[in-house]
This record gives sequence, structure tokens and C-alpha cells, in this order.
Amino acid sequence: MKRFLFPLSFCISISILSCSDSTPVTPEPINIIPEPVSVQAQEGVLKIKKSISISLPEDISSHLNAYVNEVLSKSYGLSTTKGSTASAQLQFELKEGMTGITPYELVISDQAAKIIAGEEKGLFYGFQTFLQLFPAEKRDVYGLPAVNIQDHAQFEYRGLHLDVSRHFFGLDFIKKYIDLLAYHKFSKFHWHLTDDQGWRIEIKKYPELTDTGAYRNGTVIGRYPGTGNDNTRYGGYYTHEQVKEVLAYAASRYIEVIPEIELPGHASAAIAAYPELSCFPQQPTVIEQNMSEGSRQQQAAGRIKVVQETWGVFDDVFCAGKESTFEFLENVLAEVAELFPSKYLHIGGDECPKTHWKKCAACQKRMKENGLKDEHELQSYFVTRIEKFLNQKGKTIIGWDEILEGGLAPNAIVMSWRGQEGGRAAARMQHFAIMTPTSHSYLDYNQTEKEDSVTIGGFISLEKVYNYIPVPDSLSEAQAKFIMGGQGNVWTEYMHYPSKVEYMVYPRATALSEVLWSTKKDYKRFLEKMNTQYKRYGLWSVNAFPAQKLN
Ligand code: TNX
Repeated sequence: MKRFLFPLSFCISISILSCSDSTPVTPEPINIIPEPVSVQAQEGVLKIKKSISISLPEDISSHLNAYVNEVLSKSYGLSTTKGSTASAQLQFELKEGMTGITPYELVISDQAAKIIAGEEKGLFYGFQTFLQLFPAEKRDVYGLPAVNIQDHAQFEYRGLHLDVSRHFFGLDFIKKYIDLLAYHKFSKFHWHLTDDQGWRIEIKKYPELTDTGAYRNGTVIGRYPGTGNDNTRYGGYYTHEQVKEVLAYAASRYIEVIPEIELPGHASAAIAAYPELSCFPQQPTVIEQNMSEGSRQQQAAGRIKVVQETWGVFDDVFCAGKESTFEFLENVLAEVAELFPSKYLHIGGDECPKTHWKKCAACQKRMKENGLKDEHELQSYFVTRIEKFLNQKGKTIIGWDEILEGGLAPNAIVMSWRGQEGGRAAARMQHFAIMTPTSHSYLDYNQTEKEDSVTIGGFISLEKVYNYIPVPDSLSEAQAKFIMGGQGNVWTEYMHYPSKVEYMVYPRATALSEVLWSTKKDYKRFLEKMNTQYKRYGLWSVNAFPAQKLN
């Protein structure tokens, strides 16, 4: 077995420098991910031994203070003391007039490290860069290299998504996932909370959504259509209190959490809870192959709508004809809008088969009354109506690129997943877009051609992710401004455990962080930095895909 994947050609000249108390210390090599705008190595080394003095601006958020102290202590065993503005070893300073998206400067001399930024978020990013100048292990003495770093982000939207419906992940893992986002300077966590296989957020007005909709009677075994059903009840959900805990945790890491409530498709779990949301409440849920014993018995006993147990796209969607559907969704969304501070709310919009709408008298009546020429226009009516409701609540909707079909809702942001075309079309219409194409950012796809675990298939290598350019060439400069950034999508049909999520997501999310933050492209250099990054994965206890298996 090969021990190292990446070329070790990058070798900075390691000089042994003397420090104030005259013990020689070796400065760490500089391997920052995502790559900063400018890094100028200087002569000298800042020596840190057992404790570090810190000065923060007086009016800084207490959570930033707490984070800085906690990470330095947990990761590096350093005790922290409060230092004076002029002499602390780690100084944070807010300064007006810096330009760019969340700019910061990090200046390290043999006396002190100074992080300067226009806002707290910038100070936080500067601190992440500072941490990457430490070795990825606890030591008695640390030697940080003297350096001048100027940095800012290329895109404001730098996201990672997580599907918690197909498989559910508890709070500890969600927090760890957020920690990892923070280390990579991601700015958004897209929390995919509802889908056919489980409704995962408490809605006080509709308790059945979680009492019934958060649990399925079993799960298909193996790759779809599977070899059987495990016949094991599976599920879970987040209470409002837990959601608030996650939001506070994310906020203290400067990460915005964007909730997704899927509509009008991917609605089987909600329909299992409230069958009248379907066009056909009297028709049993169809699970063509490998249905669980529990669901068979449930259907035989007359409770014919069940939470889905297999993967795919299903015909039973929210009925667009009944007023009660909109009343329900508005009540749900009102609670979600209130809970999440983000100005964005993702409403799904993808993969909504029109089979039921075509046969449903209420849907057909709605189309006729509103002069809608086909079911795509009915979907557009659906989304536009929901958008209007959410706009009144001060929220901007994001939807998967199917929301372009039949006419885009007036203020919607398009999340382009079936390639780049949706994002390009949106930008041309002066709508904002977020790029998450299956070609480059589906982190559920295989990362080697020889993948030996069960996955959804496909193949997106680390290099492919790294070489992604989110702004399509064909856009004018003015249109390109509508590309807010990009995101990695993590669909969890084949990720049953946190360790599998990490195995699929890292190292590719590391490459994506550089794509979204930096304008530089140098894959060879990136691979060199990955030698250090794999050590950081060790420090962070991340079960990353093994480097040896990547080539
Ligand atoms: C498509 S991307 C889906 C998901 C699946 C995913 C699997 C999108 C908007 N919808 O429902 O989980 O493919 O890769």
C-alpha cells in the first residue's frame, strides 16, 4: 500500500530560527486551504508555548471570544489569557474601509499575530487561516511562520447541503458538520429537512408530520431497487429547541442555515401524515418493490398512505387543486420562517411528476380557472403562490431549477442542479442563481472509478471538483454578477452513518471550498497542500476518503 498519494515535491526551506527565549523552533510550512488572495512569507517565527495571550475588540460578540478560546484549547492544548491591544500574541482588530467579500488581513511577526477585518465574520476567517499555520497535532511549543496574508472571498454563497430525510443525523453530527464547514470558510449550510422518506422538523400546528411522517416502516437493502427490506422502523426529527441549538451553533461559526421544505413533489412523508394533501387520499402509497412487512400490514389494516422506503421520484405529490393544501403549507412555512433567521427559504420544486395532477379534477379545475395551459404552468402557479406568501414574511425563495419550467416566480433564486443551464437561464433573466451541477458538485457520486461501497453511482473525482468554474463563460459581466456562488450537495440515500457521510464528502468538499473562495487554480499545488489537510482531518477526527484509494 502506498503511504502518500500526493507529490511531496513542495518543500519549503525549513530554517531553524531563534526566538525570544532562545530555544530554536521550526516554523510550520504554509499550506492554507482555501488558498488566500495573497501570501507573502516573511523572515521569522512566532513562538507559542503552552499559553497564548489574546486581545479582542471590546464590543465583540461573546461567541467569537468563546470560539477562539475553545479551539485553541481543544485542538492545541493552549491555555488563553486576556492580553492588551498592543502586546497580546494574538490581536484582533476591526477596521473600516476594507474592500471585497469578507476581507481580512493576517500579519504574523516574531512578536505577534494580528488579524484585521471590516466585520466579525472576517475576523473569524482570519482566525481560521491563523489556525492553519499550526501543525495538525498538539505540541509543547508551536512555531508559526511570519507572514503577511491579504484575503477575501470570490463568492458570497459558499454552501454545503445535507439531506437528513433519507437518513437522519443527530445533533452531534450536525454540529460537527458545521464545524467542518467553518474550518473551510463555507458560509451556508443548506439543511434538506423534508422528503419522501421522512419529515424531519417539528411543526407545532401539525404534530402528525413528525409523529407519523418522521418514521418509515423499513428501508430497502442495497442499491435500488434493492435485495429486500430491512423491516426496521427508522426515523427521527428535530424539535424547535434542537433547531434553535443548531442555529446558535452555526451563527457562532458565521454560517447561515437555509432550511428546505420540499414542495410540490417529494411529499410522501407529509402525505402519510395527512393523506388529504394528496390528489387521491384513497389510493395506497405505491412501493413497487421490497415493501416492508410493516407497511403491508398497515395498508391491509386500512392506513394506506405510508412513508416511502425506497429511493426515487414518486407520483403522490401535494394536490395543487385544493385550497387546503395551500393553507397547510402556509402554516408550515410560517413556523419555519419564524424559526430560521436566514432571509432565504428553500422550497424544493424539483422532480414533481404531473401524473396525478393530470388525472385530478381539482387540479384541472384550478388550471382552467387560472388559464394555465399545462401542468408545468400549474407548478409555476403553485410556486409563485408560495413565493408571494413567503415574500410577505420577508423571505426570498430558493428552488431547484425545475422552478424555471412553466415560468419563474418573480423573485426566486434558482439552484442549478441539472447542469449549469438553469443557472445560466436565471442569470440572463436577472435572477440570482446558485450553481450545484451534478457534473461537479454531487458529493454522493463516486470519487473513484473503483468505489467498492454502495453508492448512488456516477463519478466525480477530486480533480473534477477542483477544476469547477461556477460562472459559465457564456455570461456577460453583468449577467455573471447574478451567480451568487455554488454548493456541494450531499444526498444520503446510501449514507446510513455519519462516517459514510464524511467518507463521501471529504476530501471533495475541501476542493470545493477552494473553488468557491479563491480565484486561483493550481491542482498540483492543491494536492501538495492536501498532505497537510489529511493531517488536519486526523486532528478533526474526519473519516475522509483514504488518500491511498484516490488514485
Ligand atoms: C436528485 S438534486 C435529487 C434528489 C436525489 C439526488 C440523488 C435534486 C434536486 N433531487 O432527490 O437524492 O438526485 O443524487
